Amino acid sequence: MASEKGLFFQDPPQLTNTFEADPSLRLQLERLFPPDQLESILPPLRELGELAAGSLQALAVEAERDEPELVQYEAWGRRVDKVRISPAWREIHRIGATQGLMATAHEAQLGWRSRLHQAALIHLFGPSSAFVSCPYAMTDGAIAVLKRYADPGDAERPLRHLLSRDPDEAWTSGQWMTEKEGGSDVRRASTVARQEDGVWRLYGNKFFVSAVTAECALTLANAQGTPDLSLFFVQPWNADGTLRHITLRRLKEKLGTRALPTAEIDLEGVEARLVGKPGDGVRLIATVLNLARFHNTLAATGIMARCLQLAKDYAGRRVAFGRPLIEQPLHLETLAGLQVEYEAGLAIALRLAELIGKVETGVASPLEAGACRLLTPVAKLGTGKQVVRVASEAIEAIGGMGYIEETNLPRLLRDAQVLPLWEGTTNVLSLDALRAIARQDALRPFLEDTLLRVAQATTPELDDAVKSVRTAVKALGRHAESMAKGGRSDSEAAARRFALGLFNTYAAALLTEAADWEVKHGRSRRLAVAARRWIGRGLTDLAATDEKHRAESRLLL
Ligand code: UCC
Repeated sequence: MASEKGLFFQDPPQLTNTFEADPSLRLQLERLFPPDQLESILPPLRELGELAAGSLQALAVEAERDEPELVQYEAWGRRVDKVRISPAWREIHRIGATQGLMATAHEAQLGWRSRLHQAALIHLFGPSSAFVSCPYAMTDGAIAVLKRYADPGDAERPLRHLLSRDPDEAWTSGQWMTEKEGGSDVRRASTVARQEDGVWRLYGNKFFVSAVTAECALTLANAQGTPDLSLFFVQPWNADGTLRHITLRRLKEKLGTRALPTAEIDLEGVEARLVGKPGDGVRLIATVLNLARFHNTLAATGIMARCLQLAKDYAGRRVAFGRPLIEQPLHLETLAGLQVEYEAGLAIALRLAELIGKVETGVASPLEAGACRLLTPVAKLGTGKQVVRVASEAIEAIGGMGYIEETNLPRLLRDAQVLPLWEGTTNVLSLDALRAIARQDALRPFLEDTLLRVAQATTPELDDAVKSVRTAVKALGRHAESMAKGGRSDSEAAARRFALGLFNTYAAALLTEAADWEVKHGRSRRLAVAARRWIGRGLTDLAATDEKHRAESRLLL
């Protein structure tokens, strides 16, 4: 508490090294990495934690203040469609490249755990990145697609740039998927690809280009003579900052992510390279979607961590009714509830990173591969809901000042709100979970993996948690069987609650597993408490959603 000439000034919430301030992340990494690997990743994580609390955060604030601007015409009337970007936003890209946000995962120096290492980096980078984390999410997917499916000759140069740690060389990639007709229903896309003089050229409108300034992009189009969408690689920009056969209609006025130049563009014959087989576009872009959903999950855990850091710090500084907030029973209760939420989301995000790493490096068992397919939408949808709750509560925990821009909490809430909708809304992802169950038989491995997480837990204090997880797994299995027997509408109507049940139960299993490790390694009982409280909220809510139920829903509306 500072005072000047007898006046009272409240100490604001302080941001300190965001890695050091996050014992939950540190503990999970200690559990998941062998000691020698842990030693090698701690210095870069500390460094990024320091940047995220200092110069990177300052750049993010500056990038938000100096929003992107569309310069459509030059002084003499020529249409130029240039995007003026804040130097701060560019500098954040440079830091991202230097920190190896993409290279870490793909160089795989730590084998499959490189994805885990990358996950920790992205988690720390995100909330201080003014959503440069968004182009990185798409870049990660583009790298995976180019490596797997593109002609090696076409892929060599872009991959070199996309994976570069040199800020003068590094690129990011966009993913232009959404059209006016096809937002969630991507197949309705009407962009066409024509072969002209031996090259593919694209014509159409892309309605939501999340980060238009990216140096390259993957996009879908209807190729002549092919019934289904095909995937194409585009380099939209000329060296002078003008677009190649593309008109930029407008930059979008968004609720949040305001430093991120999201655009609507018309493709007017831009040259493109076909990726993979014609007509295979939706299947191939699923790789981008899945990795972007993984990044979305990390964006959510990153924002939750930041909100908690600020709210906890403030609770120690702010005195009301004679005591610091943290000593007030109800405030303590509220923050502890948010911490439980975060522990659950973080455990899920890191497990997803493990599974993706194993699948990518070819060491995943069939069970792990199946669990990974279903966990991807489940992790994204669950954390997407959590982060909005946590960001909103963090503002409330600080009160009126939390609602003031200078605390940065309003930005975190605005940005959080994109996470339940970007790359698939909660409902679309719940339906994707059903798709993974029906087409890839992903429920059995997912539930088996849930049981495996708690199989070694022998700490007596965790007995009830283990029982609760097993009971929930049975309930989810039974519900899936009844869904399979019922009509499609019944299972679709129940899909969100079912997917959230999978999220809650898997998180409970992971918290129990980590709590057992924590106790056995003589640390503390923090995660045992977190597991008990998480489970205490209830893991599943699987009420029937038959025709009678839907008739009642219609009546309500
Ligand atoms: O537009 C957006 C909002 C912009 C807001 C911007 C704000 C600023 C940015 C902030 C930055 C953070 S976001 C985009 C929203 N749209 C989506 O996310 C698309 C959602 N739709 C889906 O996910 C759909 O499920 C589709 C498009 C992937 C597929 O739907 P379909 O047409 O029903 O296709 P199918 O037949 O179900 O799937 C085709 C194939 C199948 O493989 P095969 O043929 O071998 O059986 C599927 O199994 O693709 C496979 N597949 C997948 N495989 C489909 N999804 C997946 C998957 N997730 N993983 C693996």
